[in-house]
Amino acid sequence: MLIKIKRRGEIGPAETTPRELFLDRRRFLRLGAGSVVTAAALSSGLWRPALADVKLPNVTKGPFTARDELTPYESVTSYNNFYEFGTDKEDPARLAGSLKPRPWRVVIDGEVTKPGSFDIDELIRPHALQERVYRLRCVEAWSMVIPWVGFPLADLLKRFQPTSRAKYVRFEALHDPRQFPGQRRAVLSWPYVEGLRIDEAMHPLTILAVGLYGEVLPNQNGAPLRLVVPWKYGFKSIKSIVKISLVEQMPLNTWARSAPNEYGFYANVNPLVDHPRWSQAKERRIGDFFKRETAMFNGYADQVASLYTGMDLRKFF
Ligand SMILES: Nc1nc2c(c(=O)[nH]1)N[C@H]1C(S)=C(S)[C@@H](COP(=O)(O)O)O[C@H]1N2
Ligand SMILES: [Mo]
Repeated sequence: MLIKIKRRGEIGPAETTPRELFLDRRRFLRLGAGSVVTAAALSSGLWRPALADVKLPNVTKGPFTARDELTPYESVTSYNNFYEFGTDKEDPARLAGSLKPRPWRVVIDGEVTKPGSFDIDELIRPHALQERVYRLRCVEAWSMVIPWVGFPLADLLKRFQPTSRAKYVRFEALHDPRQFPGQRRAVLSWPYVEGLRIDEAMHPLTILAVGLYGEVLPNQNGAPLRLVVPWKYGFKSIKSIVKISLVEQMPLNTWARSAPNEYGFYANVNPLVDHPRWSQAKERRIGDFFKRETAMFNGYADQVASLYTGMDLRKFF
């Protein structure tokens, strides 16, 4: 991954737009209830999310909510890593209009008693949506605090009844160069793949997100379905998932495949284990000027440290 920390003034005009004014403009631009406003359809310089202003119904407050100050919506949705759109932080918000998050199918397969292919809305329907404020820390030493809307991955996996051979979960993102301009270049091997050990996947902190700030997930944040694993570096939180496979062997995740000495399978946030090219001891919260100390497991040690007892976290980084 490229290190590119933007200073406050470089983030762009949307950053300084007050949330309410921003919403009003989006409402003004909306074509009708449930309609999709694509970035391409809009012409002024003001950035807007590709799928905008669709409020999610019946969202309740979930557990584990962080009390940190929220990162403004405009930053959460305009400073992104999503290599399927390009390697620059601005590429996803600028180009995300080409992704079509509906209709969308998700395959659940491998070591499950009830495999299948499901329409995204059917897949999500049985789950009560919760809002959870989580810190997300990128391996590039910046972080955000995001009010996600989603549900525990464990609840979904249990419905498909994993077998006793299910030791890991493998996630695959959409591979479609027509929708993802970044996939026309081989900057990474496509599709983007991530994985978790089964106990990590079943952990109550691990969620599948379908929204943020109470609204449908903007394309650039991984519509229509993404993983959020708050104690791991951001790259584990795979976006635009089309396949979830329960598997016996540890899956080869995209970043470990592209640079195994830099990115491991576990990728737990750990200030004591530096990335070979830079320190992990500190991070810059987007919007802050000064750096802050990075906490072990991104501050979730009380919840997750026991998953790794007896493991050498320098070896299993
Ligand atoms: N499919 C896919 N998922 C991805 C990425 C990506 O390039 N492709 N980037 C990851 C990285 S490095 C980070 S830090 C987070 C960023 O999530 P955000 O842009 O919603 O904050 O998404 C992760 N998920
Ligand atoms: Mo990242």
